[in-house]
Amino acid sequence: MRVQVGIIGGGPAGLLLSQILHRGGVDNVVLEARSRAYVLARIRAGVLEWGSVEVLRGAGVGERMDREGHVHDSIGIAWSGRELFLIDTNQYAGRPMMAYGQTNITEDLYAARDAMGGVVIDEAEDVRPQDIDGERPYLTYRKGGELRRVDCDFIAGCDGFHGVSRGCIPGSVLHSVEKVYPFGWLGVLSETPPLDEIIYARHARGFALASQRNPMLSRYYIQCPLDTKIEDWPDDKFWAELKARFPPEIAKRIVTGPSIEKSIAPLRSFVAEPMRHGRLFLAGDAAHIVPPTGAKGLNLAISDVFYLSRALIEHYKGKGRYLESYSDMALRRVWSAARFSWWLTMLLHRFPDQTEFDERARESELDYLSRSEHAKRSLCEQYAGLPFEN
Ligand code: RFL
Ligand code: PHB
Repeated sequence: MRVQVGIIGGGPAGLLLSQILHRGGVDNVVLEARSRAYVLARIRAGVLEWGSVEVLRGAGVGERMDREGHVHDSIGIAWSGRELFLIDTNQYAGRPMMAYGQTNITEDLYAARDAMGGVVIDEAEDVRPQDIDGERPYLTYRKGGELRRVDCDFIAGCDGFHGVSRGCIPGSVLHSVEKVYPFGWLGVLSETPPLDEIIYARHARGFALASQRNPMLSRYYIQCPLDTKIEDWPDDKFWAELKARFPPEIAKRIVTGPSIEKSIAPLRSFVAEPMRHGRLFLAGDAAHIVPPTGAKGLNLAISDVFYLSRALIEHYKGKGRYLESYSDMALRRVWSAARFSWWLTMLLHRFPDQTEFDERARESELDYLSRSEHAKRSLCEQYAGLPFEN
């Protein structure tokens, strides 16, 4: 097979890139290691920045999102012993957010790819980028025991944190920066009506978060130790712990019910630089991971794809400037989201070794946030998402 762009990974980054390139006249193929059913069963992010909403609309996959997604403009911070503190992103940053699950986005992207006749090869084993330093890179993979080859002009590594692409960049070129946090998030999805707002709770027992997918689907998280086992968290215990971390007037509004999914994600910050080597370009979790506290992981995957698709489409029109600046431009946004996610994680979580000083400094920071218009504006500007560069 010969295509202009070979894409590794059929998660949100790879599928969206494929969709935008196809609409821009650039032919491509997606090689995904897992089955489609497996990819569609993953429950992950849920909050979209307005810039992401516009990229999805522009890619022709906004219809269901606009129908079923929930536009909201307030984020709440509940701090034990204080009044709930709501910040309006519309007021302070001029734009709302959209609650729409990553699972739905992936479904919409698969449907759009099918409708346009896009090629997504699932259960592609042992995918390997080859000759990324040369003029004629190619991909090899196995399907049903047979070795296959895709020749291409460029390779896009959209294969997530555990993918194969990042490791193809020589160690002498690739620089990785990492911070691992001493806890994870235990997440539960339940078919119950969510709270009206997305509320982040800081509590002596640990962090908790109330989020939503649709009017009858709620997503909740609690901070947990890294060695937590899901079997040790039956639903009743989860709900009791969740409610204990919210102020009583909010806890009593949480509607409980059987969980339909439960999973644990460790928290980490990770950035690999540069995001391009030769003819290989990295996008999404393949290049960076942020702790979910700022709801930035999926939004960064979308902004990388926005920059990369623009660069490739312009390249084929004979204008090459964005291809050269892709890595620097994407990394500026990545680092601002990495910093913001780290800051919100440090502010809202309980750390095993925290001192009284750490706690008092956090309280003072919250006081500042609740009193200062500048601080609110800064939080909202970053939470609602910085604009894309031209
Ligand atoms: P994905 O979604 O990981 O997709 C990568 C795809 O590549 C495939 N793949 C390969 N394909 C071929 N060959 C190989 N060698 C391959 N290796 C891997 C995988 O099967 C997969 O289909 O990355 P992408 O597209 O960059 O999208 C990024 C987002 O998924 C991610 O940033 C967010 O979901 C992060 N994240 C969360 N973000 C939030 O904003 N809020 C959350 O609540 C939230 N929860 C999460 C998360 C990430 C998690 N991970 C990665 C473990 C919960 C979890 C568990
Ligand atoms: C979610 O709905 O899954 C979600 C919302 C906000 C976050 C992280 C995850 O910061």
